Amino acid sequence: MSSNLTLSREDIVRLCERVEGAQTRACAIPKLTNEYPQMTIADGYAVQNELRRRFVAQGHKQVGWKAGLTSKAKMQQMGVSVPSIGFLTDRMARPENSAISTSDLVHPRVECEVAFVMKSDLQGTGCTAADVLAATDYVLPAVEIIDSRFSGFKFDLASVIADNGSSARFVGGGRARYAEDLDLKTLGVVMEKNGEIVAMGASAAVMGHPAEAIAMLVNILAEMGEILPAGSFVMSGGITEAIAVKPGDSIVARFQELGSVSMRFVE
Ligand code: OOG
Ligand code: MG
Repeated sequence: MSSNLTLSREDIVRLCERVEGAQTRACAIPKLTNEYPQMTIADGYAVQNELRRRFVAQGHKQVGWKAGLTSKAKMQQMGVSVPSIGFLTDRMARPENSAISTSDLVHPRVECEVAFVMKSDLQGTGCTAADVLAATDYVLPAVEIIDSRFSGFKFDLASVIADNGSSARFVGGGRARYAEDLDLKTLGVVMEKNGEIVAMGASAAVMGHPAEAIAMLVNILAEMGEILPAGSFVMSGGITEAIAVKPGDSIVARFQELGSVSMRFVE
């Protein structure tokens, strides 16, 4: 990853401070490539890693990782054709059925994802979906609340990676199941907003099988010199396009075999 760095250390810190400010103040900023058009994917991860380092130094606990832009629906919606990863912390987690505040978010959207909890460490490169399944303790349904800090929810790959893949909040819930008891390829999911169906899909939409997305994530981590530790909570990416939410909205994501995950949004 470091081979394609174009940003200086000063620029990485400067962009990280800009992203961190937008995240903590919930204000939109122009995408970073407006000022740094040459920014690469490696530059994006350098900014994201600096953000992760700062959050951890401030006492946030990393609980896992997320894969993003892993389905066609998501890629088409965002106009980006390469998957990415981001980190998840304890501060982003929200309880199932809870009221989630939107006053500290810019323009939140929700998406249904299959989440994995790992029972053993995984190390790339060359990690496969079979390796992922062998290292998985259980899977559970999740809803990710993404919130791009970029104006109009518009970005390119380098910018969104620097913004930690739009990570904002997440809710795990439903029924935890052993992966071997399910056909993870064909799980159906229906997203309801205020009682109406707004999106539906099947888990195969995520790279053919959600475990493929986790393998991809492990291989990206390897390029950054990191492993996926046992105990990690890992989201495999939105199955359908993301749906905008505002105060007053209630969301139910119904997953075949895995139960449902609900939440509502407040001011
Ligand atoms: C980037 C984050 C993508 C997913 O599940 O595909 C993501 C975005 O769409 O803002 O979390
Ligand atoms: Mg997501």
